[in-house]
Amino acid sequence: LVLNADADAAAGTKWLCSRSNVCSPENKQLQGEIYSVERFESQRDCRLSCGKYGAVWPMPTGAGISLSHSRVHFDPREMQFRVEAPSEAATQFLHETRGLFVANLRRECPRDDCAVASSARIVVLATVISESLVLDWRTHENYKLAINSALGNGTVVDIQATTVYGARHAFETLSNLVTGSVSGGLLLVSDVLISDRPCYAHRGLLLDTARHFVPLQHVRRTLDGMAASKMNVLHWHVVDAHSFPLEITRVPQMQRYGAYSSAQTYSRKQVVELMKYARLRGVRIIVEIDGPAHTNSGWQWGPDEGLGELSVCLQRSPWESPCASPPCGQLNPMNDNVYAVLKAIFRQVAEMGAPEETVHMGGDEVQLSCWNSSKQIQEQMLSQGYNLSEESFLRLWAQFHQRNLLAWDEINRREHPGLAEPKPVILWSSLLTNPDTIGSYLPKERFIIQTWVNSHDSLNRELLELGYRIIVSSANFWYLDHGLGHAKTEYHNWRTVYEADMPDGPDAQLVLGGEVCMWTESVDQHTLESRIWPRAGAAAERLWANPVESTVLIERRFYRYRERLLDRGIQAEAVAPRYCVLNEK
Ligand code: CP6
Repeated sequence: LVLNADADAAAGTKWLCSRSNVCSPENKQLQGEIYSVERFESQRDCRLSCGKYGAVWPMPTGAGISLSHSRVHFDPREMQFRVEAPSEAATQFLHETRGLFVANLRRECPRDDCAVASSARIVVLATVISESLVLDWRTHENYKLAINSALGNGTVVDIQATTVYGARHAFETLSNLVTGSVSGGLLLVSDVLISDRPCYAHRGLLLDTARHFVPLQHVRRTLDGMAASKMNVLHWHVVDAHSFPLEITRVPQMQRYGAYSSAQTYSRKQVVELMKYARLRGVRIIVEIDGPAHTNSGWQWGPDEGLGELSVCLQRSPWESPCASPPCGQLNPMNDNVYAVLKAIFRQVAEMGAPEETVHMGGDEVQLSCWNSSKQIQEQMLSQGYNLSEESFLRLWAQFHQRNLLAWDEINRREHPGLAEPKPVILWSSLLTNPDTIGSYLPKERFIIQTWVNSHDSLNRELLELGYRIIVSSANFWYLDHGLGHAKTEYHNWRTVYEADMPDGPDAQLVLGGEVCMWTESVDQHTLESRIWPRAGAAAERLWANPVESTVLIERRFYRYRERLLDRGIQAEAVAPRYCVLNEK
């Protein structure tokens, strides 16, 4: 028996539970059999009710997915592996991927009992074509996964991928085809054909560690969740006006003045280790050094050390007029020392990351009135031939980013001489990225725009028409701490996140992907995981598969995805009332 799309159709076209995550009356009338929930073989086993995708989350995109109903019973400690790759580094990567895979499987054994009376013989062959470990927007993440148990010699799992990153995704999919067994050990779908690749190259999660410091252990767990969801970019909003926890070895004042405490810091060495941890899980870390706005903590020492005001409007009260949010502060674009400090910071970002990695330079929520409220900035501008018009301030702001881009290029030419071309940097959408004027400020070859307007806003389409690459973080769908329309007391549920529309049209290939955003004004390490998961996983499927077809049976599959997160130690919140799952036919 092979599950196919007909099984989806036969199951009806209704959502099991309503959009508000409360069972709707019509669902209560569903005459579903209320079966007793046995933790490992009915509740967690999707083979009858998850449709053609089984329990695979995010859903594979290839046309030819087929899953058998039959399973093989095995002990994960008995699985055998052969990996093949054209370089030492790629081979090593695959060995480590295998280690993570087996560790994850063992966590799924019921009551920690992985023993099986006679374990099926399972051999996993993983073959990678490319020796490259480059992870950027051009990396091929495709893979093929075939499981064959009809050969008479046990079960053969064949994984083929272009890169190690595709291979690691295949191992994630393989783990999705496994469930626990009541009699101990695990069950694996016996015969499978999947070919899969992501729709979008940028499948991100923004994590703000400035409003609240997030201990590394929790950042690592966030990366674990991303790996489980085939997300591939952690956008690390590491600093902001509230705190500057990042150690900058050439400018120790940043952390000394900026961290909440000496314990609430990320050392340079820790960041390098974290980046390694991430890449082994298929995730790049893009560090954001936000500016000119959102800067205060860490930037206060200029006057005391003879460098002048680095950030202005620091003490202002009320803050509403010169700043978007308290605490106030905006880098002084007329002070050359600001650029020297930023260059030291960017140099460290370049040194910590992979050669191909880029940086996010912020650029959000600049208030021209802040600069215009400083007598000193006004005087310097006038003496350098600016007037004090809005256009003039915009030009000054654009030059701030252009100057930082030049510094970034110079650093990278020196640090990574092997690079063929300069790397684009990312900026938030803002007044400066207004479609009418962006062309005269920010060249499209060098600046990628991350938009955070509502998804129906015309900005995405207009930037695409102008030829800009964009990353979308629709505030009305993908801000994980935000409410739904009028019901602001409730944040977006997973369906809201899932249903985000990606921009479409003739220039859609310029959409690199998207990010869900975890701003942490009201979240810290204690509530972080349940605020992110499993909803970020809904975005992960939107970005991996961008599903357009029937959304039937997503809920059951998502429910199972959430349970896997729990098995991996991630405190993901509940999806829907238990009733809804029990009553599904
Ligand atoms: N912090 C920074 C924020 C926000 C932004 N940048 C933000 C603004 C508006 C909303 C949510 C978040 N908290 N540095 C804007 C990208 Cl609604």
